[in-house]
Amino acid sequence: LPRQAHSVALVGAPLSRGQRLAGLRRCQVYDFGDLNFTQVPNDELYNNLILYPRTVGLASQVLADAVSRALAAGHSCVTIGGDHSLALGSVSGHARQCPHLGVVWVDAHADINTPLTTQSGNLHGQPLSFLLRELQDKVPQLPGFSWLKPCLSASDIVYIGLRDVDPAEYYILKNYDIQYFSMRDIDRLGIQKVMERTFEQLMGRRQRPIHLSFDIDAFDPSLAPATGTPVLGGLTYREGMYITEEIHNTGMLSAVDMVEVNPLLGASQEEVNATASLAIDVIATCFGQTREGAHTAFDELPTPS
Ligand code: Z70
Ligand code: MN
Ligand code: MN
Ligand code: MN
Repeated sequence: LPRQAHSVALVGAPLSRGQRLAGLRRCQVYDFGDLNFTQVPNDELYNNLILYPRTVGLASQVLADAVSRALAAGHSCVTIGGDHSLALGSVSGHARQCPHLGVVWVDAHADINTPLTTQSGNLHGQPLSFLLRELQDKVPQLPGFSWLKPCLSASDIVYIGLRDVDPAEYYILKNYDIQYFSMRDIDRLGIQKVMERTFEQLMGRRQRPIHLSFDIDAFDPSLAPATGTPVLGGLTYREGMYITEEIHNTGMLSAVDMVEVNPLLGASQEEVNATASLAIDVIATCFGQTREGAHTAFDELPTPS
């Protein structure tokens, strides 16, 4: 059974065409390993609305191959975005190696509009509609997307942090019985119960590899200002760390996306740095950094002579 490996592959995925603002790149972790995404020439709007379908489709296909290869080599895989449309690729590539994966989607947004319900035309608001088997009769074939096969069922997804859900997205969550914990649910239940119920949903019957898709805008904008769609009333730092500590503690984390960190959107260098180091804490905690310090080895207290 694939599970959290003891090595981590980092894939830089500087995809920014799933939304309309320039500047989404990976956060500063390594200066190598970015995939080479190309802008497809003459990438016309689909349906007079949807931006860059061929560019996003091709980049996601390239990313799917990279994630699949990293996992096949025995690593856990961290994809550093980039906007959230890249989950089309990372989840697809993960599912190629782990067909029974479960997804924890931490986000202010549900990102499950179909190409026919989107109001923005941005593909980063739509990736889950392409990935969900139950929705396929509602999703048209987009240019650049013919490689993509839906690999998730509605019961394979749990959302945490929702607070800006479009009407059609709410309809989908309710009608397809998708488990979600909105910010209101976190207020009511507390983050501990939310995580218990998350794992009950995903792993109640059997252990399975976890894909954590973490949109930095899940955090409150006071903590993560450098992002394209900040929404008031988000996760606290402590809630974010608790989520990732618990995911680490399952021992089943297999792939992580860190998306929507946009250095061009901070009002100052301090805001950019704060957002980036928050993203780094999320990733580090996923792989065992603890607030209690137990991740650093210390064997013996010095004795006075
Ligand atoms: C809206 C849409 C979205 C992120 C914005 C917003 C989606 N529901 N996702 N920012 N990360 O455009 O479909
Ligand atoms: Mn998102
Ligand atoms: Mn979001
Ligand atoms: Mn470990």
